[in-house]
Amino acid sequence: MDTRTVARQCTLCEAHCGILVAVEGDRVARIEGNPDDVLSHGYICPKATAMGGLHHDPDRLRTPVRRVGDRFEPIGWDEAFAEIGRRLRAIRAEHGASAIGMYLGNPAAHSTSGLYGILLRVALATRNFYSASSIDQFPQEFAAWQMFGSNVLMPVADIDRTDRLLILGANPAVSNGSVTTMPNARQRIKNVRQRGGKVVVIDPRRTETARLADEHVAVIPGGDVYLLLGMLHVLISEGLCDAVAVRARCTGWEELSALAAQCDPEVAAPRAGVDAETIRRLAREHAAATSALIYARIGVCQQVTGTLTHWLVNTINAVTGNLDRPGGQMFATPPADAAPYAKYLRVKHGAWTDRSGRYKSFRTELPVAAMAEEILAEGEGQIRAMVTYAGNPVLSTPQRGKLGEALDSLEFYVAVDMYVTETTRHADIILPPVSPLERTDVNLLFPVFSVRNNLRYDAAVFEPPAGGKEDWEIMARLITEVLPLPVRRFTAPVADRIFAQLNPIRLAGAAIAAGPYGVLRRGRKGLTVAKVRAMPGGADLGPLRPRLDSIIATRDRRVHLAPPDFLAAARTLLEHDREAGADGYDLRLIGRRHLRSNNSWLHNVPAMVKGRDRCTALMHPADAADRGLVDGEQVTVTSRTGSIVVTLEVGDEIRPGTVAVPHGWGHREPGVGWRLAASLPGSNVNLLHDPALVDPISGTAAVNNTWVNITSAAGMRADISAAAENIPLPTA
Ligand SMILES: Nc1nc2c(c(=O)[nH]1)N[C@H]1C(S)=C(S)[C@@H](COP(=O)(O)OP(=O)(O)OC[C@H]3O[C@@H](n4cnc5c(=O)[nH]c(N)nc54)[C@H](O)[C@@H]3O)O[C@H]1N2
Ligand SMILES: Nc1nc2c(c(=O)[nH]1)N[C@H]1C(S)=C(S)[C@@H](COP(=O)(O)OP(=O)(O)OC[C@H]3O[C@@H](n4cnc5c(=O)[nH]c(N)nc54)[C@H](O)[C@@H]3O)O[C@H]1N2
Ligand code: SF4
Ligand SMILES: [Mo]
Repeated sequence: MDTRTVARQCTLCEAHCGILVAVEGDRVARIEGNPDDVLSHGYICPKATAMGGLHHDPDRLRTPVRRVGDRFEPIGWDEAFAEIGRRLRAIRAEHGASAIGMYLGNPAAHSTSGLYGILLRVALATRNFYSASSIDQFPQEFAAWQMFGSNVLMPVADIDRTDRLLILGANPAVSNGSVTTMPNARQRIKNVRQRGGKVVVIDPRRTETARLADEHVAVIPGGDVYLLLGMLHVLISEGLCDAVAVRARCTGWEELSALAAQCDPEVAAPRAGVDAETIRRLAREHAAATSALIYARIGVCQQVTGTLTHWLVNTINAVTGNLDRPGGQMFATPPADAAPYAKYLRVKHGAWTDRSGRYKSFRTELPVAAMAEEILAEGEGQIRAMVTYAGNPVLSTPQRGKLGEALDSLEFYVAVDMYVTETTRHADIILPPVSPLERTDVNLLFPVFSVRNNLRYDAAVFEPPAGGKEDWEIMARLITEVLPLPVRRFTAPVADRIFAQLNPIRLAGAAIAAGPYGVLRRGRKGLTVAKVRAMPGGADLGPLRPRLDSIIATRDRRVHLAPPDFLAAARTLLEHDREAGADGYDLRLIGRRHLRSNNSWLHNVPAMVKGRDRCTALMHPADAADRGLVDGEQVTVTSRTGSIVVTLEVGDEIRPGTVAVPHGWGHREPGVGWRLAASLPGSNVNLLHDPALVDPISGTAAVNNTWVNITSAAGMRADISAAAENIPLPTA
């Protein structure tokens, strides 16, 4: 039997850990961490084995399928592409380019194919482009754009060298970091303390990360913006800022100081749910540390205050002299480096809006919160066809449960995905890429956010099956199908031939050659794909280096501490009290990620779902006692927009008044191809979140901090099914 071991990366999350895949015959026998990997050094999390599980999953689609009634039947690639081209071109000819909508999901970022997805977006020239970014990192991009001049300049936390790490709304011990790629975050956090540094976690839940820290501060959901303003007040009023750094590099100091003056710790404390003395101490300790950084992520992005919070995070890092220096917030120097060109890429906000005028475009996309309405609301400008690529927005975005119905109402819908999911089950044609273990790649995106500069090579473990296509090949064909080519019969084959030469490895090779380590700059010593491929764990390109002065993209080349819109929004916020629960909604709902779960799509791999039910509502014992609820019982969670039934989990790790339910569950819809997932379905928490609740600055869906109430589900089934749109309830 053929036995061999192939080194590549696990591409399930941003950490992209190096793995060694042992193969026996045509089966994955084992997946282990690659000790030579320059970033992960042998670490893997339990999800790595899912790379094998996905590859062998009998439910994974291996050929394109076409809808026939309520079933899918296999169809050939050429036939599929021809039909897609015909339908999409006809819809565009009749209704215009924006009648074709597109949604780009998270896994697209995990291979170079994602770039071809962007090219498809360009070829479609539609205003109705959506992605997971507007329920993810938009606030960080927005803050970076306003402060550093470009959304591509999102800073990275230099956690390997910091003396003080304050983590806000992130749980890297489980997620392994995001917009700061840090495989084995647990060890890296422990290392901060072993070096004599301090770690503080600010989170409504005493998370896996908080348990590794010196201190846990249980903020009220959404209280961070006040906490940070209170800290800023102390830093400024007590003269604890780094005046030299501020003078050398920043503008807006006076305006910022005037704002902070309005929010002393006593003002901040009740709104943040953190006492004034703690806020004072956090500020003083932050300023006293040799280096200190605040790292913030999703828990404070998906908030109505998302952009303001990330602005204040960057601001505190900057005014304490911790921007662009070791141990602070830095900018990576990746092998494919867009940063020097950031000043030429002018970002636009509000170039267009959705039809209601409520949601503005950012970059070139509209907030996902607008998607179902843009399909459903009839009239001029309505979306009539959709393309989805590597996304499951029916589960992953709040749409009042209307997205499935919306997708069904389309004239045509094509999905690029390897499963029939809650989303793709509504498609007319599904085009499946080969499995992740069948593709060869060099990921250029995550080195932009890595805690150490690096480049790694992804070798295919298995030859793609005959006729199998990678996502980029699918995208390339879709592009040729939708391009408005003059004489299609002659020009389409030429476009096909161009794409045949333009594979991800060549594209990566060109970007690397032109980058800071490439042959154009370094001659024969330069880094190439071939060289990286020969290195057992990839290329270590050294620690993060200060570089902001050469890449900053604001016109005056200074860091803007006080963008006017942010100041105005913060002032308005301070003028109002925080909303207390009303109409019987008395608990704040936040999200939660589990180690063996990855957004919506690992629930069909046996090793990822074994053990106890993970789609639970986590509640404090005092809240459970008040309501007469007990651990393990079924409860109904109700918000203003919907109801779901989940198992109650009682634990004192969560702040009283707060409940946490993970997203990505709810595999209950008929016809979904995930058979195992359907047997352990969980419920879709996004039915509880109101799509209208967004960060007003960036349009990001605010899925943390939704008001809910929780009651026992026993004997209440009829009420629930009336409230929960299109969710068949489990029959007890
Ligand atoms: N309530 C709540 N909602 C959230 C979040 C939250 O914290 N709370 N988190 C948000 C975040 S951060 C994100 S990133 C989004 C994710 O949301 P999405 O990006 O919409 O969805 P995923 O659940 O990641 O689903 C990915 C889909 O891609 C398919 N897929 C996997 N790999 C590939 C591939 O290589 N090629 C192709 N073509 N398809 C592939 C899978 O089968 C699956 O159907 O969810 C968001 N939703
Ligand atoms: N195992 C696993 N790993 C993943 C993923 C996964 O689904 N599973 N998803 C990947 C993706 S797409 C992403 S974007 C990253 C996300 O990576 P992280 O940002 O680390 O994601 P979470 O684990 O959701 O952590 C968010 C934290 O914010 C807290 N929080 C909620 N509301 C508030 C608040 O108001 N204030 C504060 N201070 N904290 C709050 C929550 O309790 C939670 O601990 O993870 C990636 N890695
Ligand atoms: S942390 Fe886990 S899921 Fe993420 S890349 Fe590493 S092994 Fe894969
Ligand atoms: Mo994400």
